[in-house]
Amino acid sequence: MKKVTTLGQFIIERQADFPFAKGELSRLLRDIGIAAKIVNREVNKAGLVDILGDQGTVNVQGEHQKKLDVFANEQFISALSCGGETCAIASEENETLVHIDSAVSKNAKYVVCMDPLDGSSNIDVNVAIGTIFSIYRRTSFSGPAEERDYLQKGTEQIAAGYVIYGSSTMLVYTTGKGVNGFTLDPSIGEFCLSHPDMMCPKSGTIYSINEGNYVHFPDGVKQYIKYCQMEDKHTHRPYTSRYIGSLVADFHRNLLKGGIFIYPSTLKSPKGKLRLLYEGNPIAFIIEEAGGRASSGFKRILDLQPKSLHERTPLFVGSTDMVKQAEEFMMKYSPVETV
Ligand code: AHM
Ligand code: MG
Repeated sequence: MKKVTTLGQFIIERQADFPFAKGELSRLLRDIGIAAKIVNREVNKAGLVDILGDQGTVNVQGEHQKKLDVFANEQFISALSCGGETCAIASEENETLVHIDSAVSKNAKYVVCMDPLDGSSNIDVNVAIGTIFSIYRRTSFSGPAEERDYLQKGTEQIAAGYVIYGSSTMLVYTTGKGVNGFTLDPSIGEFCLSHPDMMCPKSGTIYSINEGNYVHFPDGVKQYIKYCQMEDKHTHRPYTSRYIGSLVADFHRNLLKGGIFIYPSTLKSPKGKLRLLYEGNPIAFIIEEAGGRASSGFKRILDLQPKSLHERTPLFVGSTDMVKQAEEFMMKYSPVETV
């Protein structure tokens, strides 16, 4: 029988890579894994909402029903609060930083940025959605976390990952020593190592972008899309277009198969739609660790200096050669940066 490595075992084994580690990061990652399993359980019964009761109603067990994104947010905050390794959480669901005030947590070493349930338009229609997280070591020494603790460049991330709730549920993460993926085995309730040392192909044939926004795209993106659609046997064009509308799902597919995901600036949203702290940065950290590339179209995502908690960034991410090519189109046809 093949040896199965659970997420818990893997985290403990990898702790040895950090000789001075006291286990805090390991416990934090474990807490994220536990919250992910609870969220997964709810996501899997999302279609039962008519039977169990809609948001705001009381279900047959007498429990109040919540929107899934609100539920996911509460689960992750609760798991991280109980764990005691996080002093604050920056979440897409909360306008301001959530301080964890318990005696232990307020002096904890780590700050977590997260999008607890990404792909909101796909929540009610049985299409893959995800959770994205990013972990920083605080730069202030103790007491309540400060702005400078979460407004760090992506290069300072200690760990980042995502959970994809799809045809199976997977947790993928990096601590800066490669990327590893774990698939949830529902029969034993454990994430098991299924995708060790994930690498993104250097090039691919998939492009992912919401082409409905075409008229609002910068010329560089319009020209790149035309390039993707042109016939050329040598470069295997035309490429295939694949767009789910859940960043985690689109990114995960392209990471495995090779491809590019673009959410550019548009006329309506000059900084794009996606958020730097809990979407752009963690995804960029993962793709770089997997040998790929992430940029704003002009600059490396991980080098951007965040200025506010919910700030946005254009995102070009995926196979290195494809992202570089798209950047060349931006330089040539849209040389004025928006970020
Ligand atoms: P959300 O955080 O509200 O779910 O928005 C982010 C999502 C991403 O998962 C996805 O890539 C993008 O929005 C899709 O946007 P659009 O519907 O404009 O294509
Ligand atoms: Mg999101």
